[in-house]
Amino acid sequence: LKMTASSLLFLVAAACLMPACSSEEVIGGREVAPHSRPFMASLQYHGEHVCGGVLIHPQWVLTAAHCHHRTPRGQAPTLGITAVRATPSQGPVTSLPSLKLIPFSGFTSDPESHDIMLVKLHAPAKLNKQVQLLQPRPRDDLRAGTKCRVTGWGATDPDVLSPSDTLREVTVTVISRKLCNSPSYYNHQPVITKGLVCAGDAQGQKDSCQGDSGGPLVCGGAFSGLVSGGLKCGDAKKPGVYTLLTRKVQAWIRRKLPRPPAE
Ligand code: 4AZ
Repeated sequence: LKMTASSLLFLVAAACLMPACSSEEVIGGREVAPHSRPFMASLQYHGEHVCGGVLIHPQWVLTAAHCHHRTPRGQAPTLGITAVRATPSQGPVTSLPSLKLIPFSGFTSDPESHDIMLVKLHAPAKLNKQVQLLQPRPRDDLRAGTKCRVTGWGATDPDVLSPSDTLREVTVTVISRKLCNSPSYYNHQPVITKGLVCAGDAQGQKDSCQGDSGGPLVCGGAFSGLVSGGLKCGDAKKPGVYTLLTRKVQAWIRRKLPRPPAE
């Protein structure tokens, strides 16, 4: 019996050395191929990953407004623009200091405001194969049942909450606003307004988590939302909450950027 148990363990370990193996963590997901998400930015303070972000213009990163609040006051983050960090020692493709942070006008804890922030980089990022833009595609709503991908360096274990060394992605399903606001889900705390959307899975095994905030929600190939947060991670009744990149948000971005992003 002892023998069997250890051989079994060995087999599992061997299987997990294969590139396709993704362990069944509570939050699910899989590692993405190196440089396959060249628009991903990592907001870092003192070299530590705090939030995700998306390069939408050579000199601008879109992220969540609350990412600024979580960090010591008065510090400007460094943006590591990267595809994949295979190991912690492998740094980002390019690392740029930020010049200014522009949270969505009037961003507060008011549920009607938008958890969106623009970060202007000190200098434009050099675009190449490993560093590319992802343009938001305005969408005023997402139907329940829509499948979306969320990408980030966020925690893979809701009990550990430390960022992942590797960039990961998980497919989540949009949940209706009515269900998400219902008593057994968020019970209007917070209120899931028109500018927000809930997404998760029925088993609570696929979710974004701490450190994924500010990262992209891509639905049917369209960059449609940003990770805003949610209570806990990997709980079916407390799904991830995402800010929709509505036309209103898009108009705000256009007003702040030097020129409208190229189509
Ligand atoms: C966070 O703190 C966070 N389960 C992101 C996503 C979720 C919860 C928390 C959703 O960045």
